[in-house]
Amino acid sequence: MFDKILIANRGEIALRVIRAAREMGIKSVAVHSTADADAMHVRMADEAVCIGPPPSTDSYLSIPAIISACEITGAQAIHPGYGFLSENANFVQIVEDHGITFIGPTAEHIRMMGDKITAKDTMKALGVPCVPGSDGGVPTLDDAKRIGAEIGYPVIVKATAGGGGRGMKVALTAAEMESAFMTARSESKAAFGNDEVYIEKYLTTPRHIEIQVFGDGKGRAVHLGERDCSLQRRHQKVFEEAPGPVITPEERARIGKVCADAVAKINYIGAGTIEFLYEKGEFYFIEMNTRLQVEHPVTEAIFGVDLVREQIRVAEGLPMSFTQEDLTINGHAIEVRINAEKLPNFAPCPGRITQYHAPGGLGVRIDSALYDGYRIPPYYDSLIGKLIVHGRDRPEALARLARALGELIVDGVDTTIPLFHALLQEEDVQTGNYNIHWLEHWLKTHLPA
Ligand code: MV4
Repeated sequence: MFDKILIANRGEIALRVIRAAREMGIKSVAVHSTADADAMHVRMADEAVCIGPPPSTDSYLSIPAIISACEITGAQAIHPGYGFLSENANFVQIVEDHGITFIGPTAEHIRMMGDKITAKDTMKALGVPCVPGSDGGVPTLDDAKRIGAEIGYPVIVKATAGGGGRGMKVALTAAEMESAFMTARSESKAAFGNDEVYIEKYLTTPRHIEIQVFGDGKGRAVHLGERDCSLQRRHQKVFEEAPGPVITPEERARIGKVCADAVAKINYIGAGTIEFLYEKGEFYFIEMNTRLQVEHPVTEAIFGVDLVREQIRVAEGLPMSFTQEDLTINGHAIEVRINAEKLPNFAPCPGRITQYHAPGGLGVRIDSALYDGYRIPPYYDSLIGKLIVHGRDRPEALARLARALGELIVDGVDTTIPLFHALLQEEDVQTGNYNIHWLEHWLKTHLPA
């Protein structure tokens, strides 16, 4: 059993991991940049180590600094949170080479899912439904044109090394293929140092539905249903909910079992998310994320489980504390991301928090590292908190969200809070009638820049 773990992250997710560790009787080590000396994760952890100057490349992304912090403090394991080094296979390899346990998947699984063609080939072979498209990489423009004609337009050209929307170009017709292919290739080369691309049928109005999976690394795995994360802006999620408002129990059971069986088959360990586009009653695999996600609390709320506790358990070699049969959905949960950003352009808005008041009461959870007087540094992500509400059904969760947002006070910086007050007035939000384009369209018509 671990008696001390290091959290290679900051902000709300660092607190999330410290809390789980403390409940398990495990001591926590925070790491921080000089810009975060006064951060809440530093205060809340049992110990803290400064790992470098403000830029993340020199601190939260510095592998030698993090390994050294582990050795100095005697931490036996590292939890990476999300972002930063959480999906860096080389980091995992180095951690393990130092005799430290990485709380997460193996380097091999991270590498497999980081290469989007390998991920898709693997999932397809495991029986997971995928978007029709090229089998593998598309080396030349002639190949791209041939494949475009075969699968039919519109198509989307995606970077093999991409993910999260980077290095993607849509070709609505054959005439647009040359430009889409060339641009996707050069942008991929510039962003990832790899110009390999693949092609898929472009789905025009899907929802983003992701399945939470969890494996013990020994051939057992479960699913914890889906989250609908369709409300996004520039590939940044802003509002997430579970269960998905249009997914039936039969669909959930079917796609959930396909996903759980797939990750069981590859001996996946820990938390994972299998992303799908969902259109006209069909699921199409797009990517797998090999980390704990920002929006994991909505799944925790409806299933009543602690996913971080389970990550630590399986990393220790213990079994998961539940089976598929134990997992039943209770009610509905919604998360909204509170970002320090100025509307309508979502420009980052760092600065000093002059007043902070967190809402409370039944069915309300706040994951945030804010406190009165806290200075949000300008160097990192603008997420400053997550408000998660849980109700017996979706209308109750929506009413609770409106109520909790009304209690929440974050003064001193601009935030996305007013956006959520406005969204809750929308009939499409109230009924769950949205797809991946709904929010961008709404912003254009309701918050003109
Ligand atoms: C797609 C697609 C339509 N058809 N693939 C964007 C991020 C990356 N994870 C995959 N993405 C998309 N892939 C096919 N074949 C549309 C998107 C997409 C999107 C997906 C999920 C959530 C928001 C999105 C916004 C624009 C485009």
